[in-house]
Amino acid sequence: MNHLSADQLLFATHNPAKVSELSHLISPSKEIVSLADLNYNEEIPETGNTLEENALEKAKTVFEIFNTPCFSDDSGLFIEALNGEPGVHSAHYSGKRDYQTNNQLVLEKLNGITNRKAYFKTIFCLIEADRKTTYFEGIINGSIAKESRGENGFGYDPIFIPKGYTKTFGELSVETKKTLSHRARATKKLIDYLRA
Ligand code: ITT
Repeated sequence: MNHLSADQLLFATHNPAKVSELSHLISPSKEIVSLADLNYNEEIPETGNTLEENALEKAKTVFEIFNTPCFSDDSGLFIEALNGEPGVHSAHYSGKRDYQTNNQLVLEKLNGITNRKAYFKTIFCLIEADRKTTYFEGIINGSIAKESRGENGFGYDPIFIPKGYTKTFGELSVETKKTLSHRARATKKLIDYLRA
């Protein structure tokens, strides 16, 4: 059932931190409606081997359920010295969907390794009313800290230092992350597309 008006756009995510990071960037051109706003709590499958495959799977699942234009985000942390891990497996890297355990595993794997280079990447998948499907990418380069620092953000934020900064995303203000992040960069591309 289509519950949304033309100036609303459904964001196919269960992660409230993602919603808050980009809602203000997209408004006022669109109002973001989340799955939580629609009281939809079912898990959405993510069975792909790439961010693109997972983003498409999430957007398609939600499009089929609500029959309304929507976009999804699949993102991950890619660490050079770990051959791109955790990458597409970022959410469950340690086997558990637990941010602290996953961060600890990354720090253990990088113990004694001087190359700390990493980047966050996000892929948005937008499905429009005519089912046209478009992808938007956002990347931010940085490095992995020696230890977990800060309480802001979510996921790997306490161990990720964006390039040009000394603080982690966990220590930087939420406002700073909102302007800098991989998700902010993909959001800008989505906004330009929606405005064109
Ligand atoms: P949805 O699938 O419901 O959108 P999710 O949290 O499961 O939410 P992903 O499938 O995209 O999100 O999983 C990516 C994981 O990568 C996420 O659980 C975090 O651990 C990490 N991650 C993604 N973006 C991040 C960010 O901006 N800061 C820190 N960690 C991030």
